[in-house]
Amino acid sequence: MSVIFSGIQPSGELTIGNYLGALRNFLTFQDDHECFYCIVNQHAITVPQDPKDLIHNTRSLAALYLAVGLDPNKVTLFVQSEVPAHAQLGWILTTLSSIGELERMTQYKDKSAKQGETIPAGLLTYPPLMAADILLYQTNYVPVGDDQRQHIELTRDLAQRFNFKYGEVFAMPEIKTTVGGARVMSLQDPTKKMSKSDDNNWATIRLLDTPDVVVKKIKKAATDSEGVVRYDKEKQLGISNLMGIYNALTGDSFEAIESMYAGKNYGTFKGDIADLLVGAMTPIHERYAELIDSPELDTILTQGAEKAAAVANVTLARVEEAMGLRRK
Ligand code: ATP
Ligand code: LTN
Repeated sequence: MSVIFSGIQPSGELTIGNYLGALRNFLTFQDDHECFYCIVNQHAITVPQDPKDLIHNTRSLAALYLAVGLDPNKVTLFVQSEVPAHAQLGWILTTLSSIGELERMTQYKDKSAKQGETIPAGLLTYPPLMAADILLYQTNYVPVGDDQRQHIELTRDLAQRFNFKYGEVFAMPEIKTTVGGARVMSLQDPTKKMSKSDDNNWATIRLLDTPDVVVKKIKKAATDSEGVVRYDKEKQLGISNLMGIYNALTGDSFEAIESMYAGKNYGTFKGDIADLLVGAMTPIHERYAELIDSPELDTILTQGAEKAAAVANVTLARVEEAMGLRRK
């Protein structure tokens, strides 16, 4: 069975972008792949985090993974910091990386530009830690958004470098981008992607937003003065983004959506999208409410970390042995 690994940072409350672009896609692998899904809290601390928010977001993300339908009997769900092999291999891969190649990462450039005078070193050394996450499990496929392609390329370079120098230890992972996955844009500025760490609350729909908040946010979403529901990424970015959400939720093509809403105003279209979203989110909310304060959630994460560590430690031992870091 091929191995799948993916991770999401507990850096804020998940948005419908994370759901439609990543989380929902994770479900499709659980029946016929060996899946490891990780809450990458050590990646989240590469920018400052409030400890109370971090622990809350970690738990909440775990509950959401399960609430959308991941089955803990089929997948291994765990928190990164509970499996020390990640940080251990992360350090080793940092020593195999060059500053030049890390400085070329666009996520580093974007995130460091937002940090002002002092740039946390962890933003630069983020990719070797991500490579460690993936390589510890002999991963074949990594389902992530296209924004992560460069990091997966670097992971492959590091794996190759190690295997060449010290002998074949790592499998070569491949990116698996979401098929038909929506890249959901900000509701206020549709030139930017919807992001869970966006400070403008109107820009994002959180997976846990209540129905009336969803309705208000969709009503306020940026549109244009054309007055026609049409897929046009030049002139009608806002409407095209809403059509993307509609398509992701129903599977209806853009042509079908255009003819359904011919002669109808934006208000009607927006009302329907809000209904669709609420319909998709309500069962998630119900399951989430059962899980969030339950001891079952802790048991799942504790067992997940044990299962993950058992696999990760085998790879780590082979790496340390090959490099001369183990006496026997
Ligand atoms: P942050 O704001 O902290 O950078 P983020 O919301 O951009 O976070 P990540 O934790 O970096 O999310 O990504 C988790 C997963 O969600 C990744 O696979 C990423 O490709 C996907 N993703 C994030 N935002 C979107 C979006 N707007 N549309 C589709 N997929 C997305
Ligand atoms: N860098 C990713 C999160 C991430 C990840 C991983 C994804 C950390 N480690 C390993 C897949 C596999 C992001 O910012 N979306």
